[in-house]
Amino acid sequence: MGLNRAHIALGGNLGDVKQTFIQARSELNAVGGVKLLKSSKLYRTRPVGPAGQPDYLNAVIEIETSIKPDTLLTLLHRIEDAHGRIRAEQWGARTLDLDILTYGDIQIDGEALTIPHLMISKRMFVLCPLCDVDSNWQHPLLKVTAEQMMNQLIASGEPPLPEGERW
Ligand code: A4P
Ligand code: MG
Repeated sequence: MGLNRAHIALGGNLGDVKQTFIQARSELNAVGGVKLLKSSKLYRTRPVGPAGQPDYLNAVIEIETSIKPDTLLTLLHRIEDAHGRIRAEQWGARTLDLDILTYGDIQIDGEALTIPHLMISKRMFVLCPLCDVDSNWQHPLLKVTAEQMMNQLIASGEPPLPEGERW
């Protein structure tokens, strides 16, 4: 299906998350058919969901890939599993979560895969790093850019994230 640009969100709040992210990024880049183009900064964020979990680290990477979306998801699950991901409670604590945010201009609304990711427009911990790598990315359904979505979220009272770090 040719080469497509895609954005992958990284999240985690158990273990040495920064080290896990660095490894996951290079594991992904080492796969044939995947090339890393850009990395956002790394942000420390308050947990959304069940209370009493540690703060998260969040980031977004931009890749160029010839791997089709469902195969890419399987690959991401394999990398999550290799880093000790245990699927327990939804939105609960985890070592590594890898979500496909965007994939070219593709729209998928399936059982196992929704692209663009449903929560993009509502989550500062996704929008802020997405803006680092591609603030002009436009949502194919909503027709608004990542930057516009982030500004809407800020206007609705959501505080912006504190400055991130390079990784
Ligand atoms: N799935 C559907 N579409 C996608 C997609 N575009 N990318 C399906 C990846 N997966 C997708 O995901 C559940 C199912 O979603 C998968 O089987 C896949 O087929 P999962 O990773 O197994 O479970 P999950 O991560 O608990 O669910 P989900 O919905 O991915 O959770 P979220 O929305 O990622 O929430 N707070 C902060 N500050 N930072 C965070 O990163 N993350 C969560 C997890 C909660 N609170 C957080 C953070
Ligand atoms: Mg997930």
